[in-house]
Amino acid sequence: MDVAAIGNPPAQMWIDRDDAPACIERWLQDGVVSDEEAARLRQFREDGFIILPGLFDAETVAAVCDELQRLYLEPDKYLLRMRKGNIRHPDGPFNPPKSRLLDYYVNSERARDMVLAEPITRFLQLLYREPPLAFQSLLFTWGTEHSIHADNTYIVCDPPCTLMASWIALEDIEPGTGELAYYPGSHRHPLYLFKDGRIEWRHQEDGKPVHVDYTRFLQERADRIDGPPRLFHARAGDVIIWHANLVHYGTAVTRPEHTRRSLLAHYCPADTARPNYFRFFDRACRRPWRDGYYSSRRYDLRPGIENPYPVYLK
Ligand SMILES: O=C(O)CCC(=O)C(=O)O
Ligand SMILES: [Fe+2]
Repeated sequence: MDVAAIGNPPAQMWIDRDDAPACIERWLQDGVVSDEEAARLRQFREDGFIILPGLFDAETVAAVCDELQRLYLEPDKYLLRMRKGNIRHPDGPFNPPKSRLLDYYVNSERARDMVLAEPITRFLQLLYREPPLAFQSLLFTWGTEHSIHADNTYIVCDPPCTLMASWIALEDIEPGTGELAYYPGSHRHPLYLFKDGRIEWRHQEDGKPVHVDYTRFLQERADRIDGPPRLFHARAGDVIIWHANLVHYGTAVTRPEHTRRSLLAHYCPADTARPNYFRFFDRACRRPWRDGYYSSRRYDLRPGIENPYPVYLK
C-alpha cells in the first residue's frame, strides 16, 4: 500500500485548539459552565465524544418507534436511501436492512425534538458559541455495517471541521446487532487526504479503489495506535455525540433478526457555517426549532412553504 497523504485537521472549533483546557477552566470559574459541563467539554476534547445516558425516557422512545412503524401508510412523505444508493419510499412497517430514512425530523416533530433536545443543543452551543443547525439525519432500523470512517469524509459542510454528529439509541442495543464501534481519541490523528488535499471522498473523482485505500489506512492505524474499539452497548434513550474526525464504524450484524433502531443527526454552526448542499439545492433553507435550527437537502423548507413532500430526490 502506498503511504497515504495525511494532514493535520484544521482546528476550526476552539475545543481543538491548544488553549481549550484553559478556556474550559476559565468558563468554570466564571460560572459560564457547570462542573458537569466542564467535564463533558474536557472529555470531548480528549476522546472526541461524550455520552448522555438516558437522555430520553422509555415513553418518548416508544412513541417514536410506534410512529416509525406507520410511516408506510403515508409513503410519499418519506424517503429511504437503499443499500445501493437508490432512493424509494417506505412500503412496510420495517424498513429493509441497510436502508436509511432521510431527514425524518422534517415531518416528525418527535424526531425534531430529539435531535434538537436541550442537552444536545446546549452542548453544541458551547462548542460553536452559536446555535446549531441540524442538517442531515439518517434513521436506521438495522445495523449498518458501515465501514470504518470519520464523518468528514462523506458529509460536507463549510468550514469542514465544524461538523458534529449525535446518535440516539431507539432501543436497547444488543451485541451482534451491528452496534456502533469507535476509537476514543482518534479525532486527534492527522486526516487522510484525498486528491488536492481534500478531506472528503468524492465517488466520481476518487473512485472505489481510493476508498478501499482510505479504509485500510484507517483500520491499520487504529489497530496500531488505538487498540480495540469501544462498542456502544446503549440502552434505549442513550445518546452519543461525536466529533467529525472521530473514527468509527458499524460492527458486523451476526443476529440479523434483531433490529438496531437509531437516529443519527449531523450539525454545523447555524450562522457561520453552511451544509454543502446549500450550493446546489436552491430551496435549502433553515427553520428554527427550540434552541437551534434544522434544514434538509430533500425538502423545501423556505418560509411559507407547507409542503410535507420531498422535492429533491437525488
Ligand atoms: O450507526 C452506524 O452503524 C454508523 C453509521 C454511520 O457512522 C454513518 O452513517 O455515518
Ligand atoms: Fe459515521
